[in-house]
Amino acid sequence: MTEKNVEYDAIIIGSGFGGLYALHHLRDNMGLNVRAFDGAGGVGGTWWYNRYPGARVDAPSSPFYAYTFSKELVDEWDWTETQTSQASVLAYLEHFAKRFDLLKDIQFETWITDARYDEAAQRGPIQTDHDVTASAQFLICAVGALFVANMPDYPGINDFAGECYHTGRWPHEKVSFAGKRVGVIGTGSSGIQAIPEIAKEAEHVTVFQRTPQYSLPARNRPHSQEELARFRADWDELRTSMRKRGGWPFETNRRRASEYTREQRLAIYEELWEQGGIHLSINSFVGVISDKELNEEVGAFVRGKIREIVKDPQTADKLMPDYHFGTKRLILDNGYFETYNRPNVALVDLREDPIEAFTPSSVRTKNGEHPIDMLVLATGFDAVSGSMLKLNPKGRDGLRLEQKWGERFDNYLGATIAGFPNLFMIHGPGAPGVFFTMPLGGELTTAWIGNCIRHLREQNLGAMEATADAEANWDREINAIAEQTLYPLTNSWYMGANIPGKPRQFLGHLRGSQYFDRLLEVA
Ligand code: NA7
Repeated sequence: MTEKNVEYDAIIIGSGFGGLYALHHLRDNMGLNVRAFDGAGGVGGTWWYNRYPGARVDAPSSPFYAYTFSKELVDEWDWTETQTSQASVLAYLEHFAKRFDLLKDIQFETWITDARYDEAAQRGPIQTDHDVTASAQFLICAVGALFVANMPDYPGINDFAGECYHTGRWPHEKVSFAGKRVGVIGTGSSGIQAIPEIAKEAEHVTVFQRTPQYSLPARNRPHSQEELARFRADWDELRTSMRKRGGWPFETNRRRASEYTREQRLAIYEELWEQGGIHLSINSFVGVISDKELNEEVGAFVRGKIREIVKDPQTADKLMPDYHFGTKRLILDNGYFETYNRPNVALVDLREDPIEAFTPSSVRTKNGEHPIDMLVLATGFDAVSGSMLKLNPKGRDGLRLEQKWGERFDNYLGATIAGFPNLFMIHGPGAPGVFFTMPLGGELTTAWIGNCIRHLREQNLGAMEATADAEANWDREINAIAEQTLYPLTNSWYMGANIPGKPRQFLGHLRGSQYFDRLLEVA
């Protein structure tokens, strides 16, 4: 397609949950002339790319990890399992795009190579890697929190001659593990979801683990029709609860640990473990994520469970997490620890036996050589800030985002950036993002962005941007919240610690409901 200098009211980058809703809202509810671009070949964003075996939503998912605004959509879509699979999420987003007739306004397989701000025109021209240029008054960056793959740079890794896949860039064709010796690096959500599936088929799996993880049993099961009917009947109430309760509709328990004996507390952990999902983390006692002693008690309980499951004591030792429970993204698994009881699975603890180099057919660690036919990199993402920096828009006076964000991801509300007029982010650094239900978070953020745009247009104003002072205050505000918890004490991607050289800064707002109240206040 060749189109030159087409003028839009708004350009949206990305067609995942955030971008699709933004397109629907700005175009259909507000009547704007909108165009969306996506480098991928279809809608879905993260869910288009992350097709590795076992990929599922790592949260209590359906029907809450979904759009909430349309009761008709809720009524017509049947979620089949409690922990939604990648294929189901993608099918749902494809349905959403068709149902709201969004596809005609999205240009796929098109990367934005340049996004600038033209001060005189108060518009943002863009260039693409296709023969298309355009401009818009507003640029909506729905570029995803988990998009830029983190590729390890071990010596010789590029010489490895076998198949090699990153979980976040998984091929669309079926990958066969049959008869193969597979090496997996990384034990975050992606690795922990993929490893049991790979082990079922592969001849041998060697897991290279840098940090042992807390993972809770997902206890995924089919949804009953009665359950779905109940959700539908109570939808308005559930939606209100989600908004009020940090993104999920569940009543969290407000028990105080001090009012129970240790035996009673352990019995409660046991019950919540059996329930599965994230109940152990959100439903045990108040303060698990801020009180070191209580946190350690829950951590020790989970470590005890890992010891019970994993038969070989030496392997179990290597799997013992030693950071504060819940301060890295909590993982829900389907038989992860059990997988280490299989004869075809081995675990290498990189902390005592680090990788030294790759050869064309093996991984060489300090203590030995591991021949492999296939390498799976479950090594995560340059999360949250990475996708904005990949876009690297230019603001006032040509200021590049990578200059502005060299040392800190300064912004206001996780949604706007001083020096970048009329640019909005959905789930930017400091927004609740992954700490809230992302689809609902996207709806609420987009509503706010839409109101900003409406206000500007009604007042006949050309542009808006945050002030540097507002950014500094905002930075203090989100950090003050994080500092009340144990999160900053752990090396996690929440802190930017997984990427060498990345500024260390807490990347999310931990109190989503309060954040969305704050957006209303700011408006
Ligand atoms: P994560 O959670 O960032 O996990 C990546 C894993 O890869 C983690 O175990 C890392 O160890 C490990 N890693 C990263 N780089 C290396 C190198 N160089 N060597 C060895 N091991 C490495 O990414 P996921 O894709 O699993 O999940 C991302 C999010 O997607 C998840 O939180 C959900 O929200 C959905 P580390 O722990 O950093 O020591």
